[in-house]
Amino acid sequence: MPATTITAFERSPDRGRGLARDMRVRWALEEVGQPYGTRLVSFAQMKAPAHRALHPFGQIPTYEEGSLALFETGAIVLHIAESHAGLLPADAHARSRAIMWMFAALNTVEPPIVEWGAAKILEQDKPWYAQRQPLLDERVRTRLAELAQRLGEADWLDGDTFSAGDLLMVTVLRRLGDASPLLGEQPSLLAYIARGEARPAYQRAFADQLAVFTASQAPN
Ligand code: GTB
Repeated sequence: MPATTITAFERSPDRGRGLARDMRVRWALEEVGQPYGTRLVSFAQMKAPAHRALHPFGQIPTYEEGSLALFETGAIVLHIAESHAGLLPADAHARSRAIMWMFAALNTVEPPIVEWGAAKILEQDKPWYAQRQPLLDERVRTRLAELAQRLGEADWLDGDTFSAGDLLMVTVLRRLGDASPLLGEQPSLLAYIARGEARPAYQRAFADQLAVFTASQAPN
């Protein structure tokens, strides 16, 4: 049995597209070569006391390793990156910059993307949606343009070396979806996402979460 267990949706609403946040934890564990087990939880189980003991907000993913239990993907990915080689550079300044990009992905780029996605799902039928949507588009568009400007011609956010900052940023950008017109305006970000998705560790993580969806579709 692997020493590490994460939780993920028993039935992910993304239907295997790897958009739920267990994907970033799976990818991080694959990058550093750590085996893990997955405990699948239903929506009811997520809100029950046993799961809330691990995750006060009743969400996935969680991370258990021996006596350590964590929630929040930023904290989980940082823990994995600090415990194993492969996701944070050895040089102290480069390491701090990689952590800076982790925070930038989660605190500066993810919020407008999540807001944009939530409005699309929850507010389409509301009278204010048509007025609000261009505003939400513009907030995302601005962040993407700023990010593309900084990335420039580089492969990764800090130059040549992939880090936990890139791992989180790629997963955050993927939330916009494959055919997002907003991402389409920034070809360098599309290429950046594709570089992340081409990594063997990403592919293993993606296949594992897809297998959960495929199994959930199988007739009993
Ligand atoms: N800040 C926390 C973290 O980074 O760990 C956020 C965790 C979180 O939002 N978890 C979501 C959850 O458990 C799943 S990932 N939601 C259930 C709830 O809150 O009751 C978010 C997500 C869900 C679905 C899709 N999708 O279908 O495309 C994408 C992302």
